[in-house]
Amino acid sequence: MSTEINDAQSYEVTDLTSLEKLEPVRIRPGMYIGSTGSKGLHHCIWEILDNAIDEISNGYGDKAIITLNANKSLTVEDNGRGVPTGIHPIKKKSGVEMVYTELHTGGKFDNKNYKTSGGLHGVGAAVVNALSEWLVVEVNQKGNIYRQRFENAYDKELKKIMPGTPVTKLEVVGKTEETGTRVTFMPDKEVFTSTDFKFDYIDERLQELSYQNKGIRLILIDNRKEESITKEYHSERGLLDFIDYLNESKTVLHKEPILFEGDREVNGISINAEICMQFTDSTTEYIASYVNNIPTTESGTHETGFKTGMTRVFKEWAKKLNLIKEKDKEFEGDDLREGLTTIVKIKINNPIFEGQTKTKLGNNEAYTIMNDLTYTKLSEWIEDNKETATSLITNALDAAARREKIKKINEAEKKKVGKGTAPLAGKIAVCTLKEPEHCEFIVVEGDSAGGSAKQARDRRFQAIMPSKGKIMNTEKQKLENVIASEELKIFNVAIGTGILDNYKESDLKYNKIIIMSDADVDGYHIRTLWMTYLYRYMRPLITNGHLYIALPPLYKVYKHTKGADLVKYAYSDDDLEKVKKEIGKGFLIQRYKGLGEMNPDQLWDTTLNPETRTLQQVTLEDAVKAEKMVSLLMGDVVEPRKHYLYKYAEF
Ligand code: TSJ
Repeated sequence: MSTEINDAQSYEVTDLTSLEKLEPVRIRPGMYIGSTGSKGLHHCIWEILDNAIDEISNGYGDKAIITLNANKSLTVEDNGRGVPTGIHPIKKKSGVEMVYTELHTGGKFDNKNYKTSGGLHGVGAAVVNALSEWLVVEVNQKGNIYRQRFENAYDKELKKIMPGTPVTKLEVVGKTEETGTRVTFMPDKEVFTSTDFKFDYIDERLQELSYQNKGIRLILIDNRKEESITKEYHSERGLLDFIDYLNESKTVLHKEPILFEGDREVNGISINAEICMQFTDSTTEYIASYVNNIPTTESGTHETGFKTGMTRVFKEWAKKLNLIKEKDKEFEGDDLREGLTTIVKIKINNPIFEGQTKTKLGNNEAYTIMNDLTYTKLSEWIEDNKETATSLITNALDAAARREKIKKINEAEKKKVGKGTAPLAGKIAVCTLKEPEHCEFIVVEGDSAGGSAKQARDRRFQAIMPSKGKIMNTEKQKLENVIASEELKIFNVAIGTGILDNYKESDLKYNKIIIMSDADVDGYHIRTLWMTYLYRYMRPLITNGHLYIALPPLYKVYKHTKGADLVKYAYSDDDLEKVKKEIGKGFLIQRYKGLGEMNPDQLWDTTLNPETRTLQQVTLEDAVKAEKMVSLLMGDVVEPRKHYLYKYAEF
C-alpha cells in the first residue's frame, strides 16, 4: 500500500504520461504477477489482501473478508481506515484513483525486489486493476460510502482503449457509520489462461496467513454454488498453533515447543524474527520459512543463518555437557535436525528475493542476524532445559552413526551394479538407449500388468519394473529397514542417484520416473506408498520434475463397423459422456478394473505411447500441504488421518 499521498516528495511529480502507465502490465503480465496461469490469477488475490492485512497489522480493524462471487469476480474487504479519499493537491486525483492507476516502482519480477512489506506481492493494486475486466472500489470513511469503477475503456486523452481506466469519478453513493475498504475485481479472460479461483488453494493460504498474523480474523465466503460456504481463520497463538498443526500426526519429543523472538539491525537492514521449533520422532526435518508473510520455498539466508546458529550452539553444549569425548565423531546439522519441525518467520525492511520463483531470500545481513539470534536464544533455552537438550544431542549422535552406516551401504550398492547388470535381470526390463534424457523408468503395479507392459513398451527408451503388491510404508519404518527392503534396493540401483544426502542428480539414469497403478483404491494406495518413499528419500527427483503418474483409462468405448472397430478411451466419468457422443449410436463400453485387463496393444495405446498417453507430473507446489499429506496419510497417529481422509474423500 502506497503512502505517496502523504509524501511531500511525490507532490513535485506531475507526470501526464502516467496515464499510459498501466499499459506495460497488459503487454507483459508475467513480469508483474509471475505468470498468467492459475498461480498468477491467485497472485492477484494475495496482492489485494496484503494491503488489508497491512492495515490490520498496523492496528486498524481486525478482519478481512474474501468473497468468491457467483459472477466469478472476487471481493476483498477490511474494516480499517479506508484508502484515503482526499484529493491530491497537484495531481488533482483522489488517493483511491492514484492507488489503482499508478504503478509502483520496483516489485517487478525481473528486477530485484525492494518492497518493504509484501515482498513479491506489493507490485500494487494498479497491477490487479490493469489485469481486470473491471474493478470496483468502495471506501467507507468520514460517514460516506465512496465508490469508483475502472474498466478496459476508451481513454479520452489518449484516444484509445486503455486498461484500468476510471469510468466514474470517486462518488459518494451512500452514508455509513463504518470504515473500511472493499475491492471487487473481475480477472480478464483475455489475460489469464484460467479465471477459476480455487477454494482449496485460497483456504490453505488463509490458514497459513492466520498463523502468521495472530489475532487477525480472515473470513472466506464462497457464493459460487447454490449453497454458500463460509470459513473463518483465526489464530490466537500464532506460530504455536501452526506448529501444533504441522506436528498433528507426529509424535513430539517435548511438549512445549521452543519459541523465541528478537529484533536486530545490521547495515541498515532491520529484522524482526520469530522462530518456533519442536522435535518429533519422524525421520526427516521440516522447515517452513516466511519473509514478510511470503513463504520462502526456495529457502535463503535467513534459513541458513538459523541452521548455522543452531548447529553451533548445540555442538558447543554437547562438549560442555560432556556428551562428546574429544576423539568421538561429532554430529552435523542434518543429524541434529532429524525429526525437527521449524517455522522461521521474519520481517525485513529491504528483502532481496532471488531464485527461479523469487522465493529465496538473498540478504547477507539476514544470515548474520539469524545466526547470532538463534545462537543466543537457543543457548538460553538449553541452559533451562538441560535434560531435553541432552537427549536431543544423544539422538543427533545416533543419527550421525546411522548416516555413516548408510553411506557405506550406499557406496557398496552403487559399485556393485550398473544399469541392467546381473542381479536385476529377472526383475527389470531395461531399455537399450543409455542417455538418461531419452529414458523412462516405469514402475508397474502387479506382475501381469508388468508382463503386458514389457511386451507393449518401446524397448529403446522404456524400462519396466513390475512391482509386486505393496511396498513398505516408509513413513513408519526406521531408516535401516527402508534400506534393507529388496524392492526398494532394486529400484535404487536402477535409478542410480542414491538416497537422502547422497542423492546425486548427475547419476540419474532416467529422465522420467513413471508410477503406473490401477485406478482403484489399491492402486491409489500403492501410488501413495511410492510417492511417500520418493518424497522422503529422493525429494530432488520430485522437485526437479522427474516424477510422473500414469493415468490409465477407466473405460474403453467402441463400436463394431465393417472395417476396423472404432475405439476410444475414457479417463474419467465426465470423459465417458463425451466419448460416448463421439462414437455415436451403437457404442459398447468396457470398464477396466485394472491394468492387467488390457492386452499389450491397448496398454501401449492408452498408457505407454508418449503420443497418446496422459501423464501427470508430480510437483511440490504447496510444501506445507505435501508434508501434511504424507505425514497424515502415512504416519502413526490415527485420529487426524480419519478426519483428513474424509476431507479428501474425492481422491
Ligand atoms: F489493494 C488495495 F489497495 F486495493 C487495497 C487496499 C485493498 C484492500 C482490500 C484494502 C486496502 C486498504 C488500504 N485497507 N486499508 C488501507 N489503508 C490505507 O490505504 C491508508 C489509510 C489511511 C492512511 C493514513 O495515513 O491516514 C494511510 C493509509 C495507507
